[in-house]
Amino acid sequence: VRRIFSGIQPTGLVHLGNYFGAVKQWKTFIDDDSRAKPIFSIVDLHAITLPQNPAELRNGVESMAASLIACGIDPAKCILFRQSDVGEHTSLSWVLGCLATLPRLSQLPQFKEKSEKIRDVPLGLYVYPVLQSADILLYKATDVPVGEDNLQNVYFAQHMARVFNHRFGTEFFPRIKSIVLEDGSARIRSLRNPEKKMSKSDPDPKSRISIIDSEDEVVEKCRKAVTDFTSEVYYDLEKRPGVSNLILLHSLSAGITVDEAVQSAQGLDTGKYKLHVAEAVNEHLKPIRETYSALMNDRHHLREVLSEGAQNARSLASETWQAVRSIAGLSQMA
Ligand code: AQP
Repeated sequence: VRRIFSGIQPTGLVHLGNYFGAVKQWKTFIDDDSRAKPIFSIVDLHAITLPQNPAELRNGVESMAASLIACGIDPAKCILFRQSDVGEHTSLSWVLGCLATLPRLSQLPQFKEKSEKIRDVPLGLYVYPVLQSADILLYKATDVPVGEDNLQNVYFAQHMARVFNHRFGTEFFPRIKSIVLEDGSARIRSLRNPEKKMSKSDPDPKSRISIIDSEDEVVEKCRKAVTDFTSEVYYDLEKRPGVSNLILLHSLSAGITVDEAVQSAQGLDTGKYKLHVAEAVNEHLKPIRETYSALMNDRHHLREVLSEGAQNARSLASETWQAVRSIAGLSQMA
């Protein structure tokens, strides 16, 4: 059976990059019965690779669960859980860490980018991709939908599956396939610096639109989005990344093609077009905002959802972990 696994860090609110690049795609798998139940994890162990305030982290997990459900990730149709609730993630991560090599890990671009900004680099940041491999392999996942920034980590997980199988002469872990959208949504850009991806960790909140930003905030952020000195609206991702990012957000929000979005901008300069984009984004986010606030007012329900998700994840994870122990000689002969 094919199985989807993906994760998201509870380090801030879901932004349009996460939403169009990952979460909206997750929703399509939820309604597809041809695979096993998809598994989506709120990866708090990944979040602590950089310092987090414990109360904010705890709240962030519940807020992320509410956001995902509001985006259509129905917990009845998938396994939605907090990573740290399932101890096997760290257990498997250790075994894989013993098979991973330093040179291979140090090549990964995310580590390079993040560690450049820190003086005392935590070991956890270095082994982040090992933990992500464990997340995927623990459920013997075959399909991993991610944004472009995360693709190298999925390749690394593919590599870890091969190394494990080869070392122990087994076909235990299946082949992993990444799923990356080809329509541009795999890399939504920052509104303040279109050379960079939109990101939760960008210190400038105007660089991203969160799915629960108010209507006024969306208008303000679109108005302030960095474009260029050409007033005409047309799509050219390479030469005009700022305007093209706005066209993309418009087309994704309104459910129209990029060409249709450009057509609708005829006669508008980029300044006026920004308001048009804000309108489409607001329209799209309206029901999500409403569901999110209703869910956040019922924490008891959110906790129950997470605890049920953890139970379901644990039963799959422990089966894999027991098998890995046996394969690697970490348990008595069965
Ligand atoms: N800009 C983006 N466009 C498309 N997809 C994106 N993703 C992230 N940014 C974009 C995808 O969203 C999923 C969750 O990723 P994450 O939790 O790591 O989100 P983030 O915004 O990337 O968070 P941070 O805090 O800024 O983390 P780093 O710096 O690690 O990326 C993933 O599938 C991701 O690809």
